[in-house]
Amino acid sequence: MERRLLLKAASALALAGTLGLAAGEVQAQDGKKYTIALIPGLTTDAFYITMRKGAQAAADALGVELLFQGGPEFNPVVQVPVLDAVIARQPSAILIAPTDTTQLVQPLRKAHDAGIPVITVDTFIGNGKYQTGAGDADFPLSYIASDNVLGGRMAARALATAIGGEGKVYVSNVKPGISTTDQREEGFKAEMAENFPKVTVLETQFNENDANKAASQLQAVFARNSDLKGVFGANLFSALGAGNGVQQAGQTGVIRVVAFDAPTSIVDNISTGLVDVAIAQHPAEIGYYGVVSAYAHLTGQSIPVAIGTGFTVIDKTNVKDPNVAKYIYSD
Ligand code: T6T
Repeated sequence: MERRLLLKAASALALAGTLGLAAGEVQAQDGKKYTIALIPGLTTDAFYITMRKGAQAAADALGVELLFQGGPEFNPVVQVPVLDAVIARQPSAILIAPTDTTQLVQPLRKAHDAGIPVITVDTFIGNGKYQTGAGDADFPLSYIASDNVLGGRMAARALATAIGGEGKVYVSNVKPGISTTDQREEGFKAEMAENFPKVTVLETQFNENDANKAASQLQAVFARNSDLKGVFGANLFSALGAGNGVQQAGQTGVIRVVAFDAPTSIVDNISTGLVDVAIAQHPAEIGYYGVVSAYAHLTGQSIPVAIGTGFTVIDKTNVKDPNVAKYIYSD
């Protein structure tokens, strides 16, 4: 270890000792120890990796411990046991991206009943309207996320423009029951129906978050529709796979691609002309405000019932702009 780093580590240990803390323990300003758990949709997705970074930045600033625990797949059957294990550790609060609007309601209620405050990030349960006193899924304190209906509308406008306002397109999507991707599809279809009457939206293809499946589906839709003009990939894996499918079919620049999410792999494809537009969410902000909101609640402040984070639209006009680089997801 470099001398500078050694000194830093030694002074951190000394400080922890003075505060009566074991090495690695952190303490908030009120002298208490808080552990805030963040349960992502899945751990290996660049979107949630970036969210974790934002959450960690807030945790470091506030002196709280962040526990990041998730499963290898975006699937309620995988996520519920992870949630149960987190509840058993009795964290001070839980931030979670629920992988299904209905299947996570009862499992999360267990946390709520155990007195653990719940905030959902990225996705919601029920109808996403919390603290209303109505329904059985309004108990989370806050929902912190992108406006996914708006994002779907933005994607529709971008794709309609790319194809000259007419022709066949379809949505490559994950599976029904996920609030975010359901809302993106809803916004996309509404925008096309209201403002682009010459665009035909073909049947949605569901890929179960598998980019290879999304690529095969692109080729199958193209085989049935040789005049296919465009595809909207409604999340990272859908977009990545749809783009790969277009490339494998030799249709780069002919079948136009609009991507939701902005990992390096997708942004790099803007320069090659494979992808027209990537709509970057701001996952680091979601993580940051998630931790700040949990901390505010734990220390007696009231918190907003919903916090909306924005988008950055990346295309060939700004893909090289250093101000845009900070919105590209971390791998
Ligand atoms: O698009 C994000 C997230 O917003 C969505 O809920 C699930 O998919 C992603 O994680 C991207 O893979």
